[in-house]
Amino acid sequence: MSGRNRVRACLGLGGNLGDPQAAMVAALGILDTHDDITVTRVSSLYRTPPWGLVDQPDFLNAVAEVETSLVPRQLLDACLAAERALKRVRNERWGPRAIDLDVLVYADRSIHEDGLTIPHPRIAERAFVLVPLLEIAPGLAIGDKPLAEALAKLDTGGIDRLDLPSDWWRGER
Ligand code: A4P
Ligand code: MG
Repeated sequence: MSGRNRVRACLGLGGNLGDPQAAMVAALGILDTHDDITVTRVSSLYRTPPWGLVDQPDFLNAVAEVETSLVPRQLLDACLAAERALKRVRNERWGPRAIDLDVLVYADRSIHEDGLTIPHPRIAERAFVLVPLLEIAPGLAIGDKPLAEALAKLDTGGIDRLDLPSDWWRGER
């Protein structure tokens, strides 16, 4: 990675079509080989009940910490490019998808621009984000609310941590 200032960001990964674990391995591989992104930590993989549109298969979810010299918009673009490379079909909002990448947080920045909101606006409502995020970034707060406080208000029923090696995300690379 170049000598420019690097910051820490967290990405949310989810999917419930095809082989989401393989899609996440591939997405994290694409991001990690990007010159300006290093994947520094990845949570366990969790099986989670669908949130929002509930009549769809269970999801797999994880959260990754990256170090990057990209600005937030460039990091989002890199995530969207990885999604496109994995041929995600964009259809129903909150509907089934092979891979979805969200920029959850970027350093301690708060951004409200066209097509880019950071922290991701629905983190505090989503146990499928908070459970893995708490695992890799327990000290994090969203606004001034600690993650654990937000999670205490949510139902974590049905969220199961998969029993995989901690480097599951490296796949067969
Ligand atoms: N966008 C703006 N800010 C951001 C950001 N911080 N990160 C824009 C990522 N994208 C951001 O994204 C639509 C556009 O949002 C992007 O092109 C970008 O310009 P999208 O992922 O296609 O939007 P969406 O999926 O239709 O809506 P949303 O609210 O992002 O849904 P999510 O968060 O993707 O949720 N249940 C479980 N258990 N697990 C899941 O992973 N996921 C969803 C989808 C629903 N239910 C789920 C899960
Ligand atoms: Mg999304």
